[in-house]
Amino acid sequence: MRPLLSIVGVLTLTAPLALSAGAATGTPYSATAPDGVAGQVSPQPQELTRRADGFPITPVVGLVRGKDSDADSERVVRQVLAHAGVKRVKTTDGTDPGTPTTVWLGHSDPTLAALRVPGSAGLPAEGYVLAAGQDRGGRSHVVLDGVDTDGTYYAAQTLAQLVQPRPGTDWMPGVAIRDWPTMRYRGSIEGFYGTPWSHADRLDHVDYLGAHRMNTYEYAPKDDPYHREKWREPYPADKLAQLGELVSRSRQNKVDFTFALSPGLDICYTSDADFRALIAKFEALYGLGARSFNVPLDDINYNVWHCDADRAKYGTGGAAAGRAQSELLNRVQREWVETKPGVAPLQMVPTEYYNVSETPYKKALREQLDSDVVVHWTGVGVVPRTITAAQAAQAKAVFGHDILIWDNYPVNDYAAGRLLLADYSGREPALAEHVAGVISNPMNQAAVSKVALYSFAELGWNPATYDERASWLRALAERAGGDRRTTEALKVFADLNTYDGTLHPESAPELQAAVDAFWQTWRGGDHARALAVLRPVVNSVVAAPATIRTGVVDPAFAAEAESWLKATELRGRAMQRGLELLAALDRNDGAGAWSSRQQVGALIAEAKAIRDSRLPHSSTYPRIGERVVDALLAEIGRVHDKSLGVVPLLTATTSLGTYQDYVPARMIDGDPATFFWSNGGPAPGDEVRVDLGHSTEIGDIALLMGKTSSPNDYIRSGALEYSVDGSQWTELTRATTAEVRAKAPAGTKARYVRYRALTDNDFWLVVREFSVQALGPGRTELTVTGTPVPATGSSYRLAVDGDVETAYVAGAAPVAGDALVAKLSAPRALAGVTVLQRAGAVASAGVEVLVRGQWRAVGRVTSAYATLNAGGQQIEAIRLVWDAASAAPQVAEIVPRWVDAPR
Ligand code: LOG
Repeated sequence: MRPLLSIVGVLTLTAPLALSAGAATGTPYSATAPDGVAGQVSPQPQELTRRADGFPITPVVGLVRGKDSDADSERVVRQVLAHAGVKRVKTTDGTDPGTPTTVWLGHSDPTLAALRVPGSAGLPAEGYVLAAGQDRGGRSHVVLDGVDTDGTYYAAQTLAQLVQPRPGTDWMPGVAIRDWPTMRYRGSIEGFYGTPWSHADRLDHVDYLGAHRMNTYEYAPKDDPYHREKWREPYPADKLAQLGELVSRSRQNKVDFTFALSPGLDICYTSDADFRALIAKFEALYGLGARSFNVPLDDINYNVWHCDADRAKYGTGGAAAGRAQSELLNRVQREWVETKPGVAPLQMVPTEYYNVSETPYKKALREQLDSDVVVHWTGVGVVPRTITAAQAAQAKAVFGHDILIWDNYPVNDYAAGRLLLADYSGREPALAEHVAGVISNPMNQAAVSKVALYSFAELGWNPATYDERASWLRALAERAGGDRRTTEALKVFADLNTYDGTLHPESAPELQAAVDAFWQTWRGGDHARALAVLRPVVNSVVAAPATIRTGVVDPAFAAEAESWLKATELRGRAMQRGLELLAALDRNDGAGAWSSRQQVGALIAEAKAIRDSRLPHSSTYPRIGERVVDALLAEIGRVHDKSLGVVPLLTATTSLGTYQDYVPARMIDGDPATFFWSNGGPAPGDEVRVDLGHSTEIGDIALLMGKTSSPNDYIRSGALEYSVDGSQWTELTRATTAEVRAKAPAGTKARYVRYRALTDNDFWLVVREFSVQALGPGRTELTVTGTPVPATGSSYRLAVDGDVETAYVAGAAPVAGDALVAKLSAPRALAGVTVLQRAGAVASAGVEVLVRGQWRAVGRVTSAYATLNAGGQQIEAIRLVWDAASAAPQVAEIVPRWVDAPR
């Protein structure tokens, strides 16, 4: 494990101390600090001084309750002592128990003086002093001196992280810590859509918050009906009982349970009954002990009123909405919050929570909303890549209230199928100067969210030393209980779960780098070395899930991540088979390569069939190494296709994003009624492209953009270009119309044709059809007919479609006389033919070619992979004459090898 030294920036060393955690056991220290890595203090204390006078923790320890102690800090200390092997705790309410080791809880000036450490007086709220060392008489002391009970509790949590397990007797390092939080609000808001957390998730979560010195948990799950949709309805008794338990558990962890109620979907702001319904709900939670409240008004349409009285009173527009909301909140603040003992300032989430622009709505809040109300803000954007100090200052100025950052990380409700396990990045520490706090909107998966929460704790407590990458590594180590192997496995897994399209635009950066290096070496010709270097990387992907399942300290982590762990194994194994495919090609083992290719396909199909149980992730398959794994396998497939001689069919691509399922393939499906639709306006350089699969002579080109119902969706000014290699382009023509037609000069050879935008376009792009006439030679069309007839859903064409992953699947086993016939569009000299059948359903057949109307045998196929010599005869057709009593055939591809084919 990394020594503590490396995580402590503000550090005065009084003695060299090996504070390494060693082989941490992962055994819980206490209910509140279940899985820390011994010796690592997180969040990093503001001031920490090492002392040389550490000591063993003796079997009998004294515990003295002082002014700022309470049951919660005492509970944590007792758990720490029990875990350290203490047999007896002699407890007093102030007198010195005379024990060899004594813990002074909640302040002890004389002992601090004996240790020559100043006390906590003058520290900010929640601050504490923790001193551990020996007095002149050789007695050992730990003083946990909080400036308040919260501070004492945090001192106890820090103590839990400091004690080092040692064989025989655990060790307390000598230390003097002065510590306090930089931000007032630190923690989380369960504010996502989709499956809310379970009661058990929440109890565990507030324990985690307390152990990491976070003080805020906001209850705002969008899909708890009683929070939003049915906000007026009281909680049923069982739900209320759970909330009560959660409020108590939060309190025990010094976490302010904040109850949020979202009435915005249908509230009538002028209605007294609605006001009372809101207060009644708050009152019920107050009765359970909640002392902090929030009224989120995000994700509503503030241009819509829900009663005529509102329309009549407020009028329309943002200023009207801001006034209506302010009046409601002011009433809650003045008539309720301020009249109830001990209630924290009211919080709200504005409808414009995602920017800092000056608007009538924000002006209304700034001028009319009670100045005590704390305003949530997500940064500039709902899920901003960065939040800067300057933006935070602007937010404070434009809203005119204390700002609490509702940070939409690692929330994954907008990213179905993705777990977000990357670092908590892009937050400028200096933003702490302008906001009251930062809280995390986490994932639907509570335990997996702890990776990010760990870093939220560090940013919130001590932003000055926040280091996103180092914090992330420690977070993973903590999930692994300090175990090195598990930490490494978590790093591999986290890499595959990085991409969120926002904070982390790169997918699986580590794997991507390994794959890039692999292709570079491969293309350089050293195939063996390329494979030898990538293989262990891929093997580590396959192995990571098993290590994680048994190695993480929190079984809930493994349970929540199971769909992703399973997908990791399957995709890892698919990559292993992919590398085996390449190795097989290298040793000219066509049958081996084909077998591997099919296994890749089967494993990926299995990975894509996985469905997690939580919404919205249950709607799709778990994403793992998104795009990176797929791109590696696709490229391996292309290498294989090339070696087989499979000519890929026409494909269409674009640099633009796709709207819904209006995919690029619709540009080339021969049907002008279907179309590709982009999800944004083309910028200069954006393009649509057709790939003919091989270089050939081209003729007529037609590009049909726009459609009747959106006639403006075309590239306003573009260049039509062609290329042989995809990098050197020649311009054919320029156009400004929705329909572009051109004819390539006779003899023009190309593989690619593209239309490239020259200017910015406000409108999206529709392409109904992009057709390029290929004038051969090069492409000979095969048309398949015969028997047995294809099964439902299959077709003859799939045996010659240039895609070995689809197959003609016969509807029945063949009978005598059945044959599959592939007719050529024009006679051509055939060097040989490869027949690929699916491994599970191999049929045997005689292979014949038609030469001037006569069928001639060229060999037999009896296995999944068969490659036959055809002797260069000029043929008109190929047929497979099935053996009766064969299995129902499934032909993935009939691949002709033409004598004159370009290699
Ligand atoms: C919602 C939030 C959701 C998040 C991410 C806020 C203030 N509200 O766009 O409930 O989890 O985005 O999808 C939101 O962020 N609205």
